[in-house]
Amino acid sequence: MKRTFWTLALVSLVSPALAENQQPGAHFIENWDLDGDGAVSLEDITTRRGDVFLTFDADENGVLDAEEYVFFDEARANDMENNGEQGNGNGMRRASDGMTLAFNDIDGNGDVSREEFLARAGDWMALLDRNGDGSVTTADFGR
Ligand SMILES: [Ca+2]
Ligand SMILES: [Ca+2]
Ligand SMILES: [Ca+2]
Repeated sequence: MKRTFWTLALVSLVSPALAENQQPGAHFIENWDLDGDGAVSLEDITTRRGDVFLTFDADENGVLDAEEYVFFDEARANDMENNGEQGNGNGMRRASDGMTLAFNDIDGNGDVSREEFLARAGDWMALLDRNGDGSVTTADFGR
């Protein structure tokens, strides 16, 4: 189950058919909406962040250090490059910002523990949920 999330995400991007006719935020929701109801809940986000953390914690020590973050940052950059140009650039940027070392390193010691990463789920949610209805849908992306 490890290292599947971004890998899957990246594989899905390679298919050009998938990138067409997408609503703003559709790519994000596709990746984060675990129960498929079209809305990403805080629960979905917390669970998914746990998966993402495991994906990039290469040495499985429960901490994402700066070195591991290099790969994480690269994966997100690739993702943005492939999906950021469909009118959802801002939403995708906010999504990516919530994944950075700076955003998640709560105690400022230079790396991100699993606890820190999960503790930030609510703040990230607040960042993404622009209309404040408690879940992230395509309505929170775009203009
Ligand atoms: Ca690690
Ligand atoms: Ca830290
Ligand atoms: Ca919302």
